[in-house]
Amino acid sequence: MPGMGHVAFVRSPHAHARIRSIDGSAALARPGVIAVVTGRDLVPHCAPLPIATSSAEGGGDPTATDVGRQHYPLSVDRVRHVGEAVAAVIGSSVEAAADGASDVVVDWEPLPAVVDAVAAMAPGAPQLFDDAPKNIEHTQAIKAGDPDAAFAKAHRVVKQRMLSQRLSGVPMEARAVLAAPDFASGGLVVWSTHQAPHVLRQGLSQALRIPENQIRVIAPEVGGGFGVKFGTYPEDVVVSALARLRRMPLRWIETRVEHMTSTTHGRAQVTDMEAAVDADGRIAGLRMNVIADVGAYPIFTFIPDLTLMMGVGVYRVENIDLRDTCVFTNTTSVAAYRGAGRPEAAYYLERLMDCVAAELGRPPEEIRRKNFIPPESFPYAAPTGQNYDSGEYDKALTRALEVVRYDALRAEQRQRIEQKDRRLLGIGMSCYVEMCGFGPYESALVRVEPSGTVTAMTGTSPHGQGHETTFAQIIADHLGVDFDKVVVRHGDTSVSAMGFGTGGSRSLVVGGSAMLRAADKVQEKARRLAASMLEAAFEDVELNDGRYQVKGVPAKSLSLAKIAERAYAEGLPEGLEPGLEATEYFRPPQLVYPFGAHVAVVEIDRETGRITVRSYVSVDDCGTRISPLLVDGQVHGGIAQGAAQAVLEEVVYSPEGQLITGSLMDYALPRADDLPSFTTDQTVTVSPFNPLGAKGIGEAATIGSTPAVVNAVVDALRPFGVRHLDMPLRPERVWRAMQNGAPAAAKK
Ligand code: MCN
Repeated sequence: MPGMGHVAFVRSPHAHARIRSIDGSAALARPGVIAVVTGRDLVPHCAPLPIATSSAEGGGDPTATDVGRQHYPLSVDRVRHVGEAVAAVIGSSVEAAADGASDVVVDWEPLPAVVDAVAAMAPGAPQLFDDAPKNIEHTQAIKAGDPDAAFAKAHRVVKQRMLSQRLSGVPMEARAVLAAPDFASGGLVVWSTHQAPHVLRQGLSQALRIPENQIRVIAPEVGGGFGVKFGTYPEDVVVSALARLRRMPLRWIETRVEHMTSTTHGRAQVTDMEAAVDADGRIAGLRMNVIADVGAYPIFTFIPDLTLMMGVGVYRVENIDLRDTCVFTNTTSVAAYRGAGRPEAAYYLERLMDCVAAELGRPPEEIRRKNFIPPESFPYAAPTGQNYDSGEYDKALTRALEVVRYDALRAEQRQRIEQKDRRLLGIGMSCYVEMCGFGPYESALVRVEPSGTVTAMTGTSPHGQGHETTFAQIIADHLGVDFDKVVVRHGDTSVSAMGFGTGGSRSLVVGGSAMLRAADKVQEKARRLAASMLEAAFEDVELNDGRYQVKGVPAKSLSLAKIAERAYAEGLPEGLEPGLEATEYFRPPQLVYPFGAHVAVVEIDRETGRITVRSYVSVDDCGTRISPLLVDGQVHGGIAQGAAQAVLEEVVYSPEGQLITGSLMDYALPRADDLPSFTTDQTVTVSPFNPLGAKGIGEAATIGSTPAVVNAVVDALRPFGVRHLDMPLRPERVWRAMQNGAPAAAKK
């Protein structure tokens, strides 16, 4: 923008430290540096960050704040993780701002840090907040039936501790924000890479104490999000506050290193699982104890609670004792990342099912089938409090095993072991169910213009999911207009009605249902207009093959364009309002529960421990599919992301809290040659709880794939006595497991 300045942040090099003083004089002496602003300078101009305790990801109230543990967008007095921003430098160029930031001298008083959640709870551990003894942020428990009795009676108790390691979001493009004074409203226009523009507007309004109608947030192009572009980030608030104070447009674009240290991370749980198993392989009781590292600040810390809510997965287990403990550590905050709480649950359960099968010496598919919630039980009131809408779990597993040619693979596996082949074969399966389609509601506006073109506006905010396509399809079907004549607009708070953005695989189920209702309302009005134009009764006009016609009289019909022309013309009959548009909100009566079965086939090189995913079959059930190609795309991306957690990705901190994986040279993202071509298949079990019969698909394959790949690797290593390995399954870890556990028969 003309006259735009650039912002760079001064960030903490310490995991835990007090700020004694900040000296910006050297920076200010540098040509091109316009201002140096510290946390203290900003205090009079903004409230502490609104810390949302829930959001569209969790279905709660996104405006709820936890006033106990606030922090300012530029930290004052103390920092709690490496990368925390303490000052901002405004420069006339990106370079001047960056150089200026490096000139700012902060007098730090380093404090002892703790980076491990278990260690953080131990006596004597450094404390992050005075009101959080033992660094515990919150605990949660779900108990049903009589788990203690089930464990006392069990034929066998199968236990396993597992890790769902910390991950970084790493969207294709990092975060960015540009804020400019809006001289029309006296407020601000803020362009931000955000998954939920209205939610950001609310956050900025609270933080800057500006009325909502003076903030316009625009976020049509996001560059990918994967859940990490949701909350109100410090940088959004600082850049907006400074643009207002300095009365100039200001921009900040996150570097990749900043992304790794300052954008929220995901997962970061360690969990003990225990199953009370009878002689037949039926699971009578389940215990789950999750310790969740929430990092330095409480952002969406309800996510580990979602892990408990999905704690029984696709299985009928009546007696459960599920707990979580959320713990602060001196690390980047952990919040939403694709799947958010549900992949963790599916991973623990599906690994545990394989452990049960191994201990009982039974095939993993048999143990799963014995425990599935049967199709006739739906809607199923799970002991976790979830009301599963519909499901046919065995059907998905049977289909996946058929498509992958399971029996032939098992024969090949045996043969390779007998022949002491250098490449071991592993086959892993996973069956998942997830909760999605979070409310509270979503908005949609459908407007037919006088020429018959259609503009739709949604409160969802796609950033790679393709709502522009799906929603246009829904409108084309329900209005009788060509797909090409529909434009779907989103990502601008001044354009669309209140919305909750895109996350938690909610957009089609909630936003698409709102769109369908708005289209139906417009269709009804179009039929009313057509009735008056064709001199027929309203009840006799139907939409047939794209034309509004009198029933049984195809010659008496009108196109939507003709009707629209009339809707905006003078002289409408009494009782008909001009215009042809409708705004609708859809409030989902409850969540939906997509499910599926995935099978991964891996080869492991005995000499190096290197894993190759040879083939992959997914059978995902998201109810009615509106755009099969987009669904496939979501499944492909999901499998890639879930498989990458299994074998590649991990955020690593040193014991002092320094980020070891601070760039893409250290953080192992999957590349094309790490993945096979996926075979995607489906079953279709509609949901009764929305007019489309749809369930979400945006996260499903991320949930199904991680356990499938890990199960496949452990399956291949079974001859070496391996029962479990923690992710990521790096070649070294796999190689060591073979060296340590190899029984003579399995050695070359
Ligand atoms: N769809 C369909 N039929 C169904 C279900 C979905 O045609 N039965 C279509 C939808 O219309 C939409 C897409 O599939 O075009 C995904 O829809 P949905 O399951 O409603 O999920 P959302 O659109 O709400 O996407 C959110 C989900 C999440 S939570 C993350 S994280 C994520 C993901 O989507 N981040 C992504 N997929 C991503 N894809 C890309 N490219 N980039 C990201 O950052």
